[in-house]
Amino acid sequence: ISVKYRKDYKPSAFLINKVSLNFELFDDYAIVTARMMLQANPAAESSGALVLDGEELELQGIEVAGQKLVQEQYEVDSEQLTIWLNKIDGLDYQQASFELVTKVKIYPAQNTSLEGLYLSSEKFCTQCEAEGFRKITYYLDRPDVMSTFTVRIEAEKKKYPHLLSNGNQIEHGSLANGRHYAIWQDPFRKPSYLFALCAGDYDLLEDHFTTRSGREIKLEIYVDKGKLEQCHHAMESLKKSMAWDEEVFGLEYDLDIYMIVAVGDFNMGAMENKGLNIFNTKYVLAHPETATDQDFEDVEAVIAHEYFHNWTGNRVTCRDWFQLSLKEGLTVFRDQQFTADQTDHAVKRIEDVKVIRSHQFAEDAGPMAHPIRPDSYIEMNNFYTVTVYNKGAEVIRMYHTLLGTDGFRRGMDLYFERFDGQAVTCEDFVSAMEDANDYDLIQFRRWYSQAGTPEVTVTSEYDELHKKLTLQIGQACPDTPGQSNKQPFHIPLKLGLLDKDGNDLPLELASNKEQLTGDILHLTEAEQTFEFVGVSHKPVLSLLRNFSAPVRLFYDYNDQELAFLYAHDKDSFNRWEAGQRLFARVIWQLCAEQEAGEPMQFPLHLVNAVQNLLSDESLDGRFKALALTLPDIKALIEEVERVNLDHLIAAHDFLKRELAKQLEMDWLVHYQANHHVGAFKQDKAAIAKRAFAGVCLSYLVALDKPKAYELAVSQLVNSNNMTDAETALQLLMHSNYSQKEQIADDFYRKWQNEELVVNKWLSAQATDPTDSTIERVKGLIEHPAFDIKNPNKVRSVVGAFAGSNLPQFHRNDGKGYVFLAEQIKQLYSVNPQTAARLTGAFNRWKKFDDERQRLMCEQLQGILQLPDLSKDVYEIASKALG
Ligand code: DPP
Ligand code: ZN
Repeated sequence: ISVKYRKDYKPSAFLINKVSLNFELFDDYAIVTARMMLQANPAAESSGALVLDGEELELQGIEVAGQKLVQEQYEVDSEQLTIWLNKIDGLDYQQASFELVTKVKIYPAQNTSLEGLYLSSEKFCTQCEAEGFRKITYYLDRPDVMSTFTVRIEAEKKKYPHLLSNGNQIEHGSLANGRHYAIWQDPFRKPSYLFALCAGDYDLLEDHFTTRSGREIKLEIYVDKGKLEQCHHAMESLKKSMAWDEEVFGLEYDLDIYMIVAVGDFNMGAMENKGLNIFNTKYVLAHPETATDQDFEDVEAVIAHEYFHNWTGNRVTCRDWFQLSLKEGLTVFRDQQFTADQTDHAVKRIEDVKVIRSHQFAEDAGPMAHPIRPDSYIEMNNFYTVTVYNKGAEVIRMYHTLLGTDGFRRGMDLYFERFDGQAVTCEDFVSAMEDANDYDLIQFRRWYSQAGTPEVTVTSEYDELHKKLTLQIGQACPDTPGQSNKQPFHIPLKLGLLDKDGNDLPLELASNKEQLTGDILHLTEAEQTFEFVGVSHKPVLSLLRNFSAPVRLFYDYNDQELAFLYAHDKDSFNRWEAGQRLFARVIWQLCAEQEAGEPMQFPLHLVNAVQNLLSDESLDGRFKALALTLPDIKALIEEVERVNLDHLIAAHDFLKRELAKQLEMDWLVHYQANHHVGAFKQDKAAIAKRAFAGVCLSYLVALDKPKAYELAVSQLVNSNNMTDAETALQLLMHSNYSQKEQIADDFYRKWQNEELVVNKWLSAQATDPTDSTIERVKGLIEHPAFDIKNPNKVRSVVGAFAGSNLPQFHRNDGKGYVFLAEQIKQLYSVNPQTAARLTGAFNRWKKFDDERQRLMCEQLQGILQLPDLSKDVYEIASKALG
């Protein structure tokens, strides 16, 4: 097992100027012939050895400069093909380019790792990022080796009428024996990870888009037969994304055709291959009967994300995989902005921050903590993380906050001007932002090198006589594996001072005025004091508005201040945040009561706060739904050093039930006012109403009363859309409702032919917090609807159980842990990447009590003993045990 280090980067000894690939596809194997023009890299040390990456390939022949190589001229092992160029007669590889031809045999039908070339529903497809191309042919499989690709594909015509690859189709025709071929040419130089090939019999949705410079682009979406009806939303999303990127960033599409292929078996969400995106069906197919409002939003966001990669990722790509956040953090930020523009900025911001709090904070405080630009890895696939993606996007957002919309755009323009067509580093991005704005980002760069979530502590003092407010602000960042004694970050802290009516008071510093830009306070030192003058009366502090930095903020709010902010803050994000803090305080108080052996007491002051919010007519329904939802248990766990999980869950349940009881009539009235029966609509207002009604129903069901169950059953049975149906299904499945078996059976019978809906059915059961779930999930593994080779299924059952069912995964008897370990054991050789994801569910073991710690470690140790353990799983399990 070897570790790769960022500091060891060296340019490739050779470059590939162009490559032609020939794929002869058969049902049970494929022959791949690669013809490449190579040259020694003038920017690298020369070497007589040409070392190509290749895994699981059967080498059938090699030629260099027209000569067939013999055994002593090359060497093959399980990961590389080494060609001794200095042993080839008459080859002056340092002076001139030369041709290399290799021929390999591969077995796509047996490829269950879903990396490289494989079959999904009898159709060929590929996944090459990060290092899958080496499972297709011998190559310099690294992102800084960019080449133009010509791809010829041949296959049986009847079974595989569509033959697709990147770029433009330049030729196609028939062959003997019922076979045919197509040739594709991609004029843009690209690294191998952006290569794609698809071959099969699809249904095709066609459309077109006219760019602002008047070019006509063909748009095509390829899906499994019978799914055409479910593609229209994806197509609309694509057109919106294209228009948005022109409008906001001045970026136009560059090829004449843009294709999307949806496949059912896929490790990730989707892949931005040049001109030929390959998508998980989950992020293409959407119809109101089978997909929820959230699914619609997710499809639109992922379509946008992959489209935006055409510039941030493909035109300008990464020099090496340590730079992944260069394209992912940036592209996530872009898709977040896009979605906010299509929906609602506050709602989108809250959703994104929830991901940071529940997942990224946990990663940043755990054994896998890494900076957004990691320093080392064992398996790159393990670094497609919430840190690289979502914290990476937060870092990009901070440039936007510091430089403003125009400044950020200037930086982006310069970035493309300098680096179009190149493979570059995060440092290149920072310097473009810096130079375009003449802005010093020296200290800001620490966000790339230091892992861990900074903790910002604020204390305040108001001087009535001099109308002065003093803020004492400290920042510190906890140690993370391999990193201690961190340096202060440049943290933009957006803030407001509220007067007693909830209006913002003007902000003015007594001195060091450059530390405040508009409403942004610049934190740059471990300890700083800020003196605000002209503060007419004692304000309520609204800190870290819009979550202006990915930090944990500590300020000693009292209940009155939080209730006030929950009712009045003009920053919607902080309005939501105040509610979350209010709820969290109560939950921790309830935990303390249990700790002390006292009965839990519901604090009545919450009733007013919640009631006010419930009946605030000015608020959007989606915002209300978020503001009325209790904090996620996972996010709460991250607030403490160690957690008594049983108490925390009991407190959470207690609070939910008490709020349900105290406001029973309100929940019912609002449910009835917002739950819509009748013709289905999907405009903003209708979506908002469904979200709000869903939360009201969740409180009603928490009452554990027949009347409430009737409402949920009726919503499920009578719904004409999946949003209402799934909400009701989940609530019933997670309750003590006596007929839930029946409900589950009926739902399955109705939807058994819609794979994505069946996945909802699977996860609704796997996340049932009640005791019988452990047996039920074991049954689901045996159910015909389950398939361990399909990552969506694995995520729906095992991933949902281990990741989202805290009470059952963390059962006292350890059965939840045993179940997860058992699944990892089944999966690690089938699909190492997905198995490693599952293993991450053990990462936070140190948070729990001694007995749970012991039980989790026992399973991790067992995993490490598995024969031929994949390096993906090894890395996660060994780092977890530290
Ligand atoms: N396909 C993945 C994404 O778009 C990896 N690039 O994030
Ligand atoms: Zn991406």
